[in-house]
Amino acid sequence: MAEDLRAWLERMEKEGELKKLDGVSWDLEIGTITALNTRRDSPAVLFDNIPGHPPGHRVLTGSILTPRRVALTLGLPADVPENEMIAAAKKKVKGWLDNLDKFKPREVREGPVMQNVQKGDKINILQFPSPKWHKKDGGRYIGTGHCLVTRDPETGDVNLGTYRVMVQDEKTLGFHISPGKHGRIHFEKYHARGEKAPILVSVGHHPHYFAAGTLSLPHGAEYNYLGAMKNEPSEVITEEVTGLPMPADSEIVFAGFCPPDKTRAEGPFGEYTGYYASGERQNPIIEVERVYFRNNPIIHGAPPSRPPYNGSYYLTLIGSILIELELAKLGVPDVKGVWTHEICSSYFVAISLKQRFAGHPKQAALYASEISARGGMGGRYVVVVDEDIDPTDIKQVLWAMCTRSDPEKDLDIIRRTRSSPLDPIIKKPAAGLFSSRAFIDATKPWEWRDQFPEVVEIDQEMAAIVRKKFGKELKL
Ligand SMILES: Cc1cc2nc3c(=O)[nH]c(=O)nc-3n(C[C@H](O)[C@H](O)[C@H](O)COP(=O)(O)O)c2cc1C
Ligand SMILES: [Mn+2]
Repeated sequence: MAEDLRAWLERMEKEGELKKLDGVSWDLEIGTITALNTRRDSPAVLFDNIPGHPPGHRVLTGSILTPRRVALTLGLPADVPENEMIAAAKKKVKGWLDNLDKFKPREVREGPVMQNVQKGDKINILQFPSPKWHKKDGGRYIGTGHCLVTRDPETGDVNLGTYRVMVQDEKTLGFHISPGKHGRIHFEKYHARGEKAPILVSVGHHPHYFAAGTLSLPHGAEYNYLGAMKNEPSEVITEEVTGLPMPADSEIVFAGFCPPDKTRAEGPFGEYTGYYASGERQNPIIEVERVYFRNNPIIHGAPPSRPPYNGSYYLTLIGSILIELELAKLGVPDVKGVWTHEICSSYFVAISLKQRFAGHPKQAALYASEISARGGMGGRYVVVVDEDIDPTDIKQVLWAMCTRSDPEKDLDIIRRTRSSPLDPIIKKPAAGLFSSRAFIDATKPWEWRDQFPEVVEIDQEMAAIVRKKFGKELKL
């Protein structure tokens, strides 16, 4: 049996990576602690005995916040140096994507999620300690580190996507999905036929589910990707009212339908850009018909906010690898690394490459900009640097930008490209969600790259000598 959330928590506790807190209120207290607890060495926190809720109904935050817990979750040693973690993760992700076909989810009849099944009058979403995370949020958000399971009514493909979920009332959830995302395409197809769309919402599970739900993966690939990550197919139970595959080891799952003709006010919500940019709007709802949960269920909370936030490092790591793998597939040669800085999510992309031909940096920038915009507003600034620059080091990237690019020649702007309702720079309401992109070619100019001024490097032999002599005193 693959590791579930409970086994993951035990492992983290043994590693000294988990703190338990009692008596913290769902009303801004959990959210504020979560927002303050975002250092690179912050523990994950499991909140219990939340006032107004039964003891044992818990909320976890900070699960994959830090490089240490990301490494442990990926099955690497906690202390692995960052460059080794990136290299190891690249190999793993490539292996997972190459083997998706081998990990079709496996149907089972039983699982921990079936310990409690509620229907009809018994359904009360308010029994769970959904936090109000940020001060100006329009309500309590039960879905932040969760995923929605939907099906494409034409192809049958099943998608897992993390799209925020607000509690509307005892039996109703509200949600927001930006245009073009898989879950939205699915419910819009049902609605176009005049039908209600079946939806599952899993709000507690192993952090892998959150990872699969937030990454831009090929359409319908998430369940297989999850299986590949665990090296064993995901176990799913065919949910009774929706017929959708439900994760057997989930902590809490809501099953219901999204009607074509009803919306409710949803938002504002503290979003991953660090703003309440999409405000309050009419958004679709889910009328819940079944609730499934484990005894003493745990909500996996991962509220976005002004970065860094839970998952922002993990998503940068894997998101950057996905871009690099795709560039290779598209035939862009000699890319040494891609990094979409944690603070700017996918709207700042740095690419390091060894120039092979005239126009090579621009080719990489064009492709990477659009690949990273799959989540809506990505690839706003793409900076291409030479192979001697480490793209994960923002200081090196800035240095290259300021010394190897000339704005007049090396800055390109592409106008009226895709964006999203969450884009703070678009004034709403807007007739079209457009923004623009800027590419900065910070590689040495192709025509005279061999005559470009030499970089002042430390002589490594001399460095070894002075370290030996004076290294201790100066920590050289
Ligand atoms: C913490 C967090 C919250 C997110 N919330 C939303 C959201 O509310 N709506 C949305 O459309 N995308 C949201 N996203 C982005 C999607 O999860 C992401 O684009 C994912 O690739 C969508 O899955 P899909 O490619 O299967 O459509 C969020 C991402 C993170 C990390
Ligand atoms: Mn998808």
